[in-house]
Amino acid sequence: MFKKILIANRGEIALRVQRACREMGIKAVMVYSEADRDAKYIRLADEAVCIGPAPSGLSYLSMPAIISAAEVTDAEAIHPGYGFLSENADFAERVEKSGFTFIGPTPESIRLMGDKVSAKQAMIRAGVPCVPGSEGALPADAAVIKRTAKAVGYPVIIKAAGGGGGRGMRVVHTEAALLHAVQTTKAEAGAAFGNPEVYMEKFLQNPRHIEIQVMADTHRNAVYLGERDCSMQRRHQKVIEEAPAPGIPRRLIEKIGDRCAAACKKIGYRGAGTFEFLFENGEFYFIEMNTRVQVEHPVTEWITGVDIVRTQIAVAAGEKLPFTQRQVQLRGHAIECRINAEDAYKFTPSPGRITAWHTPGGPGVRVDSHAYANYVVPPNYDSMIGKIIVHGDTREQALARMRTALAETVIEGIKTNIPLHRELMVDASFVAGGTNIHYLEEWLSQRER
Ligand code: MV4
Repeated sequence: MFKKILIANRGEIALRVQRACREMGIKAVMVYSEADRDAKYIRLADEAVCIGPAPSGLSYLSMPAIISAAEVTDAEAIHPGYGFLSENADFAERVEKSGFTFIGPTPESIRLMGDKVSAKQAMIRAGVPCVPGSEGALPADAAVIKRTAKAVGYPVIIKAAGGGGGRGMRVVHTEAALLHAVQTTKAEAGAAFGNPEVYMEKFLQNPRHIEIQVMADTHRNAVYLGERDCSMQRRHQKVIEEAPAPGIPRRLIEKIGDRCAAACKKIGYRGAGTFEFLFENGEFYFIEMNTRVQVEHPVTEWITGVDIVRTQIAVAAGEKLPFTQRQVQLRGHAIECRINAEDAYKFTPSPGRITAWHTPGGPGVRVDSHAYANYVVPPNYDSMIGKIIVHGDTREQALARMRTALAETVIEGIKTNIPLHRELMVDASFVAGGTNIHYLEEWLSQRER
């Protein structure tokens, strides 16, 4: 096992990985920008290295700064967390070329999934069902583009190969609008991602966002750890996640989960990963794969009993997965509310000093956060300051525990989205379960105030 790991991230996930290291007897080297200098998890670290000024481009996204920090501290491996450099294939490659272990998949796997066209082609070959659409990137030939759209059936969606997570997409309803939409998306994609390639899919009107968590080792073992329902989103930012997905028959999950695990084996995937699907009319359609640990990993940890971060570290060190597919048994229901430093109604960021901080507790309640009373939320990064996760034997019990947890929570000095969560936990449609990807934005547009 590693003796020392560098954690190339900040905030709650940096603390989450630090805790896994502590538990495993591994020394954790934290890196920080000038904006995070005074954070408690930095003060409490075994070692900490300042990697630059507040803007992430000069610190958490600086490959030379992070690799130098690993060199001077003699770390053996680098955990990238989520966001920042976590899905940057060039970073993974430079980490390995510099003699460190990248705690994640190979640069080749990251590159394969980073290009949404090659990701989809790999999944089709591996037997994972995808949204019907163009076979690979769209050609320049206008007649072929029109014929493809006709065959797929309107509405279609044009997506950038270099996009993902909602960036670089355009819905097209008629042939009259098609070629202009393709040209515009191509131009935007070229400017934004350095890759003008686009592809076409049937546009699914009211799907749910269901994702499958996978975990693979370097000994040809791969398992899936059930699913998460992440349909409660606003502007492609998840707000609430839960597991299992309400109302989806287990046999459907088992079928798609087995396909995902088989695909991992086929492509030689290692570490943690997430297959994103749209789920509509009882069918799963693959859209993208994320090659990192995700914000919402705790809901899966709670229903499976698997420590995902610990397992990431173990398989990166060459260990075999400590469980088989048959040993992965789901228990109960888990819900996560992301706590953001933002206005609960206008969604404007609300950085600044937290003057009062009281977190909930009791049976079935977990809080993952690096914040505390007197912590100053810097204005430079994502507004998420933590997550409240609850577990119950049933979804009803989990909902009741989340309502109690949110009622106990006191955060003063900054605005947060806690009032939003309190409302959603008693909303009839959310409580019923199975809301689609548009539900939250529609609910917000009709909300009073
Ligand atoms: C789609 C889609 C409908 N049909 N693809 C948005 C984020 C990116 N991961 C893929 N996205 C979508 N792809 C087809 N063929 C609708 C969306 C989408 C969405 C997906 C998941 C969660 C929230 C969403 C909100 C708007 C659109």
